[in-house]
Amino acid sequence: MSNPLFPQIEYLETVDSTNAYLKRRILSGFTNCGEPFSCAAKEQTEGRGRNGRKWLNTDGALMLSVAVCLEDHAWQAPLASLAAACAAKDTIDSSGCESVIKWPNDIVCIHESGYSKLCGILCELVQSPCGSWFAILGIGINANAVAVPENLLQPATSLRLETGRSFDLDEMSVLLYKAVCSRMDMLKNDKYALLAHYRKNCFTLGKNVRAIEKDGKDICGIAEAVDDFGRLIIKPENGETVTVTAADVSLRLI
Ligand code: BT5
Repeated sequence: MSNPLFPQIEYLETVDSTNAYLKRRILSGFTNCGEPFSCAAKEQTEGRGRNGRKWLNTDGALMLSVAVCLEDHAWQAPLASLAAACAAKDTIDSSGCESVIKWPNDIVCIHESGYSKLCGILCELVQSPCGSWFAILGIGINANAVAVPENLLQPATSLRLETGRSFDLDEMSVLLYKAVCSRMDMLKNDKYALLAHYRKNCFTLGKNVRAIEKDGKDICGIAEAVDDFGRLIIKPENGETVTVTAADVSLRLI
């Protein structure tokens, strides 16, 4: 079903995964490189996280994916995931909830005891049968839940738990879609402006971190910089700086 006032987003009751749904659309050739297209679902039966992990439904969550055509996927794809983080943060800021970006694209709320995950982002790259490349930017925000899953890798939270208010998900989906389009335009027009904005909002920078890379390599040190390719530069206490492309990074706040 689509909203006649905002046809760019297709609203679904239940789907396996909003990312998988858009991927099928792209692979079946029903796409062009015009305006980004999007879908949102009330429930996912196989919500996906990174590296084969799962994204769990919470009550009244916003789960939205946006497919954006890339002119040059080689440099735009890795930075698209940072643009998506900026867009999710824009939308969350407008809800009045204070949050920060944890590299590369988790949005978390900082508490005295540590931090809790409010939003997760999964970016995937797909090529359509006609050869165009699309970034599928899938964003899950725990919005209206009064209870969130327990025993996760890190504690979860919701906008409702943080602010005490509840939110209109249709309105928020339009805000999020527009924010994604606007941050992706920023990336395409001036990637340094997008990077500067990202760095200003990336809480990880300057913090003591532990990064576990895909091959299991474990690196502890200070997160010194995010380079122009979106990679995290870590300076271990004793040793050379390490450049991390894809890793699970935890902040050591205490
Ligand atoms: C992510 O992966 O955080 C990416 C999540 C992306 C979800 C969106 S929803 C719309 C679109 N369609 C999809 O199928 N996916 C995207 P990762 O960094 O790997 O984190 C996954 C981990 O987060 C899990 O292993 C859990 O520990 C935790 N987790 C799962 N569900 C959660 C939730 N609702 N709130 C907070 N943490 C959660």
